[in-house]
Amino acid sequence: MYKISERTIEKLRQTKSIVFFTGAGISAESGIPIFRGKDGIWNKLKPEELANFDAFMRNPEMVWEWYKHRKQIIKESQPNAAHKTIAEFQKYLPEVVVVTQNIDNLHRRAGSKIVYELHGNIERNYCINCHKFYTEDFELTDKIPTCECGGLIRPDVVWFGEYLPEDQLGASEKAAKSCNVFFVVGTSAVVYPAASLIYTAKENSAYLIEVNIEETEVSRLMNESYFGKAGEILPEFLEAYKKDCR
Ligand code: BV8
Ligand code: ZN
Repeated sequence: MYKISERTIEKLRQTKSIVFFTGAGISAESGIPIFRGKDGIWNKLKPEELANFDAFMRNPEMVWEWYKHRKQIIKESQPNAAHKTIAEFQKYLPEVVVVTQNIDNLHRRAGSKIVYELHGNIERNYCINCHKFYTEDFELTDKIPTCECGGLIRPDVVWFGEYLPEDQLGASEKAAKSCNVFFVVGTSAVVYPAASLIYTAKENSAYLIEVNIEETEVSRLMNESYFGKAGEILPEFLEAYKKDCR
C-alpha cells in the first residue's frame, strides 16, 4: 500500500491535463528487460555496438539478432497494471498524454489513445534504400531482412546519433509546456533530447511526480518522488483520485 500525499491528490483534483513520460522501467513488470542498472541489457552489450546506424551497416546480422530477440520478448509480453492505469485515467480526465521512450507499443495495447513515441516502434521496419515500410508480419526468417529493391530493412527505431521524429518530439514538447501534472515513470532520464522534456515541464511549472524503484538524476527536480514498482504505485494514484476527486 503506498500513501499518496494530500498534495498529490489536490493536484490531481485540479488538473485538466496530465502527461506520463515513461521509460523502460514501466515495461519491466511485463518482462521486458530495462537498459541500464543491474539487469540492464546494455550491461552485456554496449549501445555503441548495437543501437547505431554504423554498427548496423558494419554487422546487420548481429544488430538484427538483438532486435529479433527483443521483438520476441515484446510479442510475448502484455501491458501491466501501470500501462493499464494510465489508459484508465482517460475515463476521468480530458487530456491524458503518454510520451514514451519505449518502442514496445505496450501503452497503445493497454488502450492509451494519445501516445507519442520518441524513439520509434519495434513493430515497424523500413527499407533504408526505398523507405518501403514493413509491418510486424514481414518475414524475419532471413538473417538479414532485405527489401524487394535489394536494400537492407531496419527496425523503425531511433538509434544513437539519429534525430527523433520531429512530429513526436514537437507534440511532446507542446504537451510538456501545457500540462498541469507531469509524471516521470520508470526512466533513468539519461538519454537526450527525451529527458529534456522533464525540464520543459518544470519550466512550465507543472507539478512533477516521479515513480521509480530508486533515485535518479532527476529526483532533485521532482515535487514528489514515489519509490517502488510502477505497476504497484500507479494504481494507487488512480484509487486515490477516484475516491477523492469524483
Ligand atoms: C540525438 C531506441 C541529435 C533504440 C534509444 C553523440 C552523438 C549524437 C548524440 C549524442 C552523442 N553523445 C550523446 C548524445 C546524445 C544521445 C544520448 O542521450 N546519449 C546518452 C546515453 C548520454 N542521444 C542521442 O543520440 C539521440 N539522438 O541526440 O540526435 C544528434 C544527431 C546527430 C548528431 C548529434 C546529435 C537518440 C537517443 C535515442 C537512442 N535510442 N532507444 C532501442 O530501444 O533499441 S535509447 C534507450 O534509452 C531506450 O529508448 C530507452 O527507453 C532509453 C532511455 O532509457 P530508460 O527508458 O530510462 O531505461 P533505463 O534502463 O535507462 O532506466 C530504466 C529505469 O526504470 C531505471 O531508472 C530503473 O530504476 C527504473 N525501473 C526499473 N524497474 C522499474 C522501474 N521503475 C518503476 N517500476 C519498475 N518496476
Ligand atoms: Zn527497398
